[in-house]
Amino acid sequence: MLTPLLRAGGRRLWLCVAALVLLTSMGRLHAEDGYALWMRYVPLDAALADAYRSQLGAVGAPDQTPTQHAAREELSRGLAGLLGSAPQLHADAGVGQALILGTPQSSAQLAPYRKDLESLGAEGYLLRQTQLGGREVLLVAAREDIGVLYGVFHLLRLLQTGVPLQGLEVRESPKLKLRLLNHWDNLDRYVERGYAGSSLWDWQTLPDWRDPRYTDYARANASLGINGTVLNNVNANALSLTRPYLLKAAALAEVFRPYGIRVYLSTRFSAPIELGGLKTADPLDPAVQRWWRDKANEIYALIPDFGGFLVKANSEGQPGPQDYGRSHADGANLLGDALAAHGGVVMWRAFVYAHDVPEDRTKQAYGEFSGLDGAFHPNVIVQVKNGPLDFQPREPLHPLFGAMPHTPLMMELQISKEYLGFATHLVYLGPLYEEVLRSDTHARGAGSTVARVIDGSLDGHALTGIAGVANTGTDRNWTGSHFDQANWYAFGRLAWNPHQSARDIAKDWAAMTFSPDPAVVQSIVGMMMASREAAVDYMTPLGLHHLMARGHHYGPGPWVAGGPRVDWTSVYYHRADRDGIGFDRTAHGSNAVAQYAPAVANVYGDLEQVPESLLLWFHHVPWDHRMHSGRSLWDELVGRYSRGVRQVQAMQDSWDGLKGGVDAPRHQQVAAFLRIQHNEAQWWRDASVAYFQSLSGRPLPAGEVPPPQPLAYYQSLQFPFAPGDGR
Ligand code: GCV
Repeated sequence: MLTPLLRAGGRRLWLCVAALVLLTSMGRLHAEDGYALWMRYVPLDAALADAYRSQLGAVGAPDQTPTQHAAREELSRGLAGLLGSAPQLHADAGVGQALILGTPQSSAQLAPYRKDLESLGAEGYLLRQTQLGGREVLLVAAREDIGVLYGVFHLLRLLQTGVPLQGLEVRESPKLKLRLLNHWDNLDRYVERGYAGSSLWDWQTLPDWRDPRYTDYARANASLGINGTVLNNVNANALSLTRPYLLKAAALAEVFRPYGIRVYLSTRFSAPIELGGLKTADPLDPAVQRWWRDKANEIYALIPDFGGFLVKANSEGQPGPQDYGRSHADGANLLGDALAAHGGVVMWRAFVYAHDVPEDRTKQAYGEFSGLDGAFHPNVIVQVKNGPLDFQPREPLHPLFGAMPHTPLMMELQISKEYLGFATHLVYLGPLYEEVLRSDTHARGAGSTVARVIDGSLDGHALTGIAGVANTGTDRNWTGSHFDQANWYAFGRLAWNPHQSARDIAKDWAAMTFSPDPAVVQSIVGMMMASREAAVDYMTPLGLHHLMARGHHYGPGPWVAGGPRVDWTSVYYHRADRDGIGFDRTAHGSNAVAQYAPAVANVYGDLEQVPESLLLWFHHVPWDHRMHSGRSLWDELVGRYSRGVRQVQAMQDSWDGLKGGVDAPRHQQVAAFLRIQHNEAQWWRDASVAYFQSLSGRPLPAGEVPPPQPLAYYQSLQFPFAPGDGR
């Protein structure tokens, strides 16, 4: 029998154990698993939090509409996390409040700002520290509720990154109208080129069950100003246009609506045949036109703010207007007309290459589209990939940018890293996006950048946009790796303003996602900014392209030859032999350079002027060609491959130095992924060097280590279950 003393001790012991269990489980609840993305809202340094607390005080924030509610909730969540206590929220703006959220309609105190806010447009906002009734106040004001929500996210970003609020004056409005994610998600939840688990959309339980994750997805997008999402794969299944699936899409649209996000659908051009029982999908057939009009009416009855259609037609086996001898414009206008009465848009993809055209694949989109300039109806926008081939680690700008002045063009970027090491390689895409946005088309003289083509300022278009192929999935951290969150983030920030700097965006992301400690930020940003060039070096240096393994594109495959299409092989693109390497796209070769404005064509077409980063994209060059370094092309090529591997090693060293500066769970996973990346970079380098050496027959430059395995070994590797392959 226990003595009373022992019993008392036992109780104490139990209490201790219980407290420990509670603390551990709380710790687990707050474990850094990446789910919170850049919206972690962890406590700020005490002095900083005190300073902000004294400036923010009570909050006036209306709560009449779902978007107003979302803005209040986000602010409350953010301030509670960052400053340690939830703010006092008042639905009516009144005396004594230090932070006022609203529009001139929702808050009488903001009425004097009506004109100013009008000038910021429907999605713009103003953050201003000012005097009101003799007191300092901070305004988060906009013409519409959605602007206020965007403003709240901006304010939270300032707090997360430690920006002083004194004298704050921020005026923002988006430079592009359509800022969209494109999900390549199939109805069975398989994600084409997805490396982060299954599709977020659980079609089986929709529309009744609305996973709270849908709301968090909307919050994340709204925090960046992304205002639309195409739910399904461009390789579309017509079923997504049937009533049961439209009801499911409508449920998602309801969840997203308060966050300013419209739903769009990828559309299968032959749907009138597959769903409507028609004999044709010919765009000039009146029955086909009626079918699409009826379908549009049905969709808008369920989703009143439906955004519109995204279409992949006559590309990679998809049906399209050319099946009936009609043009892309005929096809796009058919759908545009069906949506016009409802205010919807058609995003018609220019990613086309025909099966029967024995033409340099990079020339085909220009060939099919440039002659259609001006033929599209006003609610059609042509969606052009950043480069003329297919989301390679480096491509020149797409020649259609600047070549269709009478047609709105939007740009498509890939966030998901199909050709850049999937989710395991740390490759920050900000510099890739920035590079293409800043590329000068010279279409209307110097300064005709791609950013100015897509923001409409170059040719005076009001319908403008950008789309990113989403990298999200059911993985707890959303994107398959912690660092791939940065690519979603950078895409969103550049979609809002394509003139921003990738480095500045990386700084914000690193501070919000990992730690605001300047030393940590500096180290992480250093890794991020060097990472894209590292991947180019260890995969496809000096303008090489499409050298990945066949189909799934996992790992090196510069030897890939044969098969159904010559332009799905690597040998078609590198053209290496005993004498040299590279694809001649000058006037002596495919003459793809002629698709650019003369100022660009002259540079790309001239061996003396072409940037070395694109040398082998545009020129076939002998192995002895002298490079800027003074080395031969062969020596330089091998050197670049090895440099890429060393750069990954440098990233590993930087990351090791961050142990303790970054939470352990995420530190461990990133470290493990960097090990994978290092091994795979080495594999890329060794396999590529072994292969090209088998052609060039040249010795390795001094100091270069020979590949540890014979070429046949690298060629024998098979990966039947590599993720994301098209099917
Ligand atoms: C959705 C590339 C990808 C395909 C993708 C296609 C496209 O070819 O490998 O998976 O299909 O681009 O953009 O349509």
